[in-house]
Amino acid sequence: MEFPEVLIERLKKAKKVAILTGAGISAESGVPTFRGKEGLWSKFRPEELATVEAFMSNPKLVWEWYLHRREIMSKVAPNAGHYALVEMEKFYPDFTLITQNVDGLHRRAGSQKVLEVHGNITKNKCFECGEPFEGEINLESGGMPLCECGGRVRPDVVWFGEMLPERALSDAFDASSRAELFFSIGTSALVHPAAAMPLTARRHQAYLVEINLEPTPLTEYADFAVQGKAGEILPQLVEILKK
Ligand code: BJW
Ligand code: ZN
Repeated sequence: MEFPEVLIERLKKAKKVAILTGAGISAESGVPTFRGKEGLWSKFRPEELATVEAFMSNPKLVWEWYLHRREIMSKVAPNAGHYALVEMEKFYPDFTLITQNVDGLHRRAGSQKVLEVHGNITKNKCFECGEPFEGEINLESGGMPLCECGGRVRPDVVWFGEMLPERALSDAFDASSRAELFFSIGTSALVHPAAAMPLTARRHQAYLVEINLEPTPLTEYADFAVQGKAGEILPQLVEILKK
């Protein structure tokens, strides 16, 4: 892969780097993306399942989707893309990895500074009072899980129409604003406010790189857009850093 000289120079000289990842970086680990065409659940759009309305009208369907995904995520491992970002972190004094993924694979790979702006699928909380729920979830034997307050238990993730965790969100925008180099990796760049982060970086003069299998609404704003697999491109960038 040929990278532009400007990118190589930024890669080597930058002190402040921010990364935004989406489902595409975990695809090579075997985690299905949201807007892909394969799989049992692909007939549902995330806008039909990942919402408060869906949970209120059909909590069983929403729970089944999450339990199915939890099962997949418990069996997968980080891939070369996740590990390359662990390596990259070591080269920069100011490095922030912002992820929309709830699979926890960046932390499992060893990334230190990770902002999970859409939550984490392994955790549960009460739909009413927001308290964490530590118990088992078993729809067959236990029915719909309930909190001590009587409220329904839900996965601790961010659904459409909900606010993102305040601290993670403001840290993510701060990191985007000060970055000299920003990577948008494996995200369709459709879901806000995360989709605004690369553009915020760009507005503050960051060099913006996109890594994705296909073009996205962000592509035309990128200084450099690579069409390819994150797990193949990212290790090549790490090689450049090591030279
Ligand atoms: C590869 C690859 C490989 C594959 N290598 N690449 C401003 C404008 C317009 C709308 C809004 C706006 N502000 C807010 C909204 C509303 C809404 C929104 O954005 N709607 C849009 C769809 C239009 N946003 C919200 O509601 C957000 N909340 C909010 O803004 O609060 C303020 C507010 C409150 C009340 C009212 C109004 C505003 C919350 C959004 C929460 C999103 N939640 C989900 C579910 C999380 C939990 C879970 O996992 O179940 O987050 S939805 C789903 O989409 C998930 C993802 O994180 C997110 C993004 O998807 P992602 O990661 O990009 O995946 P894909 O599948 O779309 O793309 C994968 C990409 O990878 C593809 O491009 C492939 O090509 C690529 N790829 N293999 C490289 N190997
Ligand atoms: Zn409760």
